[in-house]
Amino acid sequence: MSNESLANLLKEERRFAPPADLAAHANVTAEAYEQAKADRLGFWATQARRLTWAEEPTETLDWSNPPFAKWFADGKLNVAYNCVDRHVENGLGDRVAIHFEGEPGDSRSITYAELQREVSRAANALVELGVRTGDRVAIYMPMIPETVVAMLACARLGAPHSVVFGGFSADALATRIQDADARVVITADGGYRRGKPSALKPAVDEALTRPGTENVRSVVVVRRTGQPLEEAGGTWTEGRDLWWHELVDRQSDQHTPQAFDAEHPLFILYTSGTTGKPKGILHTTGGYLTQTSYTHHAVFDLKPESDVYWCTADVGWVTGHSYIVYGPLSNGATEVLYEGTPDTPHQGRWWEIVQKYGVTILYTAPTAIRACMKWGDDIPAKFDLSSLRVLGSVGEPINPEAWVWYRKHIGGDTAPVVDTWWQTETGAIMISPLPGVTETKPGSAQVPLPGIAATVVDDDANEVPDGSGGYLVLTEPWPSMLRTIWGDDQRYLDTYWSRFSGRYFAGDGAKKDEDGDIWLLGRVDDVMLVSGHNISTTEVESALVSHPKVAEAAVVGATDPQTTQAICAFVILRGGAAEDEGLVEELRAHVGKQLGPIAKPKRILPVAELPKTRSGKIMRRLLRDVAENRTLGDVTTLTDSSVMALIQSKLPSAS
Ligand code: 6R9
Repeated sequence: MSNESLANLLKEERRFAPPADLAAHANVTAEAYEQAKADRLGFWATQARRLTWAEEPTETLDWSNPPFAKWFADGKLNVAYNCVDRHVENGLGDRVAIHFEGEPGDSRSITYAELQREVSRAANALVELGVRTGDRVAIYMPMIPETVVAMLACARLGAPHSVVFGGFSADALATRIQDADARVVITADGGYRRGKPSALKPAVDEALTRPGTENVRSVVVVRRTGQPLEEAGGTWTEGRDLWWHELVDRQSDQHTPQAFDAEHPLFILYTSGTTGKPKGILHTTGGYLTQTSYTHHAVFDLKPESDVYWCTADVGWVTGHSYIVYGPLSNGATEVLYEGTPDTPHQGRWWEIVQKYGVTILYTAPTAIRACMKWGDDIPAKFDLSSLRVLGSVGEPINPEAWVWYRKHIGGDTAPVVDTWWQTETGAIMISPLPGVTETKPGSAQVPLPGIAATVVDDDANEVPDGSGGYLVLTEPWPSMLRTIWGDDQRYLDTYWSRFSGRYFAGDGAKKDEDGDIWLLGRVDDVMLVSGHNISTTEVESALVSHPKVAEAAVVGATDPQTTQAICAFVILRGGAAEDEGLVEELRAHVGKQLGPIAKPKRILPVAELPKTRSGKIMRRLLRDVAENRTLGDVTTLTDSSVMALIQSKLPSAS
C-alpha cells in the first residue's frame, strides 16, 4: 500500500442503542472495559477461573520469549471435562447440549449426560486404537453429533485434532494429514448436502494412497448416509478401516479424564491463505478455552439455563471449533447443530429451525445473510422468529445494508447485531460490540473486547488518528492466540510479527472513525490502487449492495494501463431485478454518488454466483484472474468449482 491511507469514503450514520431489558441484565457491562484497562492480566486471570482447573494457575502470561506466548503455564486442566463432565457433576446432566437437525429432517437431542457417555466411549475407542497423548488425529466429517464427540474425545486424551472441511478434496486432505503426521482419521460414509448423500470415505481412501500418509493406522467411519461404499467409489481396507458403531458402541462409557498442562496442544487447524502451502495454526489448552468461554458469554450474553444458541458455521472452520464446540459447551449451553444447506428442501429452512427450537441467539456469516436477502423478505416473514434476541455475524465485513436487513427481518428490529472480527489465528473473538453495552453502527465491529488491545497503524507503524485508515494490528498478546505454525516457527514470525515490530499484523485493512470505532476493510492483498488512491474492496461492495437491485457484490482491482488498477465489480442481482441496458450505468452512478467518482467501477458484470470458500469468503483472487484474463490459480478450497466456468462464460473474450 502506498503511504496514503485507505480512502475513508463510506458514510454510515445509523445508530442502534442496546435494548433496555438486555442492558439491564447483561452478562457483561461497561465496567469490564475499565477493569481490563486497569489490570489486563488480572482481568484474564479472573476469566480463567470460569474454567475448572485440576491445578489452578498462579502465572498468567509468560512473554519472556516473544512472540511465543505461554498463558496460565503452571495450570492443568482437561478441556473435555470442562465442556461436558463438570456440567453433569453440577446437576445439569439432563440439560440438552445438542439439538441435532439432519438435512433430511431426522433429529436427535443429546443431553450433557449422554454426551459424557458418548465422549467417554469414543475416548476409550481411540485408546484401543493406540492413540496416545500428543498423537494427531485427523477428522473429516459432515456436521453431525459424532464430529463434536470425536473432537471432544481427542481433547480428552490430549491428542490434538486436525479437522479438515468435509468439502475439501482428497488432495487437500492428504496435504493436511501429511503436515500434521496424523495417526488416525475419523470420517463418515458421507453426509447429506442439497438433498443427496455426499460421500466422504472415498476421498479418505484416495488421500491415504499418497506418500507421507503411511503413518495412518486406522480409519474410523461413522455410518451416516448408509450409501454403499462401493457405489460412491470407496473401498474398505481390512485391518485399517473400522465402523464407528462397531468400535465405539461396545466401549465402556466410563473414562477418567487426565489433566494436561495449559500449554498442551489442543488442535491444529489449517488456513489456506493466498499463496504457499496451508498454515497449520496451533492452539493450546488453557488460554484458548478461557477466551472462547469468556467471549461466548460476553458477546452473545448467553444465559445457559434459558437460551437456545445456534451457530450455523461448519465445524471445519475455526468458527465451528470456537463457537460450536469449545465456547458454548464450556458454558453449558443448549445449542442447535444443523447438517445441511440453508435452502434444502426450501429457502425457509433456517427460519423453520429457529421456530422449531425457539432459537434465541443466532451466529452466522454475511454471505448467508446476503443470500437470504436475495431470496426475499417474504421467506423469513412466514416464520415465528420472535425468540431471537442476539444476532451475530462473522467471516467478512458485513455491508451496512445486510446488517440492517438482518436486524430488521430476522431480529424483529430489536435484536442487537454483533459484528465479530477475529481469525483462525486469534482463536476467539477480538473486536465486537457487546450487546448490552455498545450503541451499534451497521458495518462496524467497533471496539476491542475487554482485555484485548487492537489499533490501526500506517505504513511506518504509527497509530493513525481517528478518521483515518491503515492496517489492523494487535498490540498485546491475548490468551487464545495461536502459539505458532505447526512445525514452522520461522513462518510464524515472518507472517505475523515481522511487518510491524512487536505487533501482530492481522493482514486486514481497517479504519478508525471519528469516535475511534474500528471498521474492517478487507484483506490488505485485496486493497485496490486507483490513480494513486487506495480504495477498499469492502467499501465499494457495500455501496453496490446498498442499491436496491443488488444482493451481493465482489470487487477487484484489475491491472490498467491508465490508472494502475481499475475497479471491476461482479454483482448478483436481487430476485426480480432485470439485467437491462441501463443497469450498469445506474450502478456506476450509484457508487459515484455514495463514494465519489474515483470509486466508480470501470466494469460491472452481473453474475449468478460468486466463488466462495466453504466458510463463505469471496475468493477475490480468482475474480482478479478472470478480470485480468489469466488462468485460474488454486481452486481447491472453492465450494463449487463450476462457478468459475459460469463467470468466465459471461465475459467478452477480449477485454
Ligand atoms: C473467524 C474467521 C479471518 C479473516 C479476517 C478478516 C475476515 C472475519 C470479520 C472479518 C470483517 C468481520 N473477517 N470476521 N472481516 N469483519 N467481522 O473468519 O476466521 O477464516 O481465519 O478468517 O476473515 O479478513 O482476517 P478465518
